[in-house]
Amino acid sequence: MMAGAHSSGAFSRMTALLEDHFGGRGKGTAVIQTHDFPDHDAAASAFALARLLEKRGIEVRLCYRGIINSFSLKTMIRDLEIPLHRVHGTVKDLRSAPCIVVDGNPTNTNARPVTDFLFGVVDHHANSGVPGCPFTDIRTNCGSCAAIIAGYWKEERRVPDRKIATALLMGIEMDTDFLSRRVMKADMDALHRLFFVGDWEYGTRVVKTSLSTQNLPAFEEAVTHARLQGKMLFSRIPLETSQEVIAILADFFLRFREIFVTVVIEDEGAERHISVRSRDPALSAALIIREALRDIGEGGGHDYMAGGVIDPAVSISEEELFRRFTDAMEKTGGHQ
Ligand SMILES: [Mn+2]
Repeated sequence: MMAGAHSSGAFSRMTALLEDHFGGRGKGTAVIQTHDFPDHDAAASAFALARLLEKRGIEVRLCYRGIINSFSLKTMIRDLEIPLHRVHGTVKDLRSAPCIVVDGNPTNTNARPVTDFLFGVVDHHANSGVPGCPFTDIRTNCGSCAAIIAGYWKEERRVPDRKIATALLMGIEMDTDFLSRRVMKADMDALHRLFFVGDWEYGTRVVKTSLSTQNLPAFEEAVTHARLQGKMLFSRIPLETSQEVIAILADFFLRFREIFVTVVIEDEGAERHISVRSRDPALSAALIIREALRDIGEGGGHDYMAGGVIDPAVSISEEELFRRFTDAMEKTGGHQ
């Protein structure tokens, strides 16, 4: 049997559907799209999927929507030469091209397709629906989307080169917080295959040193404004910082042993980001943020980690935000 040729794996299914659509092998261009405001896992997944599709003769364009203001992610993209292109609205010259969304799902509001043809979704987020498109591979039993894409390489019996392997390792590092949360068998299998192919130490250094001393005021404000309510810590930072800083703060506050849910809000600037974390299985960060931001913004993610933004047109007091999150915790945590 030829490698992969008759396999019924997900990647073979994807390429067969793509070749059907193009009317033959190597005859078209696909667009791969990360979730909006991509992170390391999304960038790694898009990159590694693109390189694998190219081996099947399919041309690929990598796109994202939103802003990358993470110094760490910018470094990864530069060093590993990941050709990610920012898009406003749709991809003008490839509007009818099949679009594959990775590490996100249009039903979870974090990835509206950038072409007119949503072809596929490869994702590991729970709490989202199955979109009506030709190909879906949604595995909530993977801690990272990178692990799913690493599985495609295995299915093809190929070993990624050093840069691709390093990117995939960084995706796993990011989403599992260095193997400390939601590590699943797929992540460990991928890690085992990629560890000595990629550069784990480079990845760790770049993913971990994501802050600058310029971020110190945000830390000061976050501590000063911390409010406690039961097992929740809520903090609204009244200055413009970054999505990454509030994510790190939300992770950090979860280290207090009395705290099970953290909410950190960047309440200044054009993009007012929110990060929510939960280490209580009965309280879903994704459900809490979705409920709390109803009609004033949007958010989504995983049960243990979620993010969102407040609509720029909305003006809302700290008191009202605090009340929304305490209410959302009560309302969504009903099955305790
Ligand atoms: Mn992910």
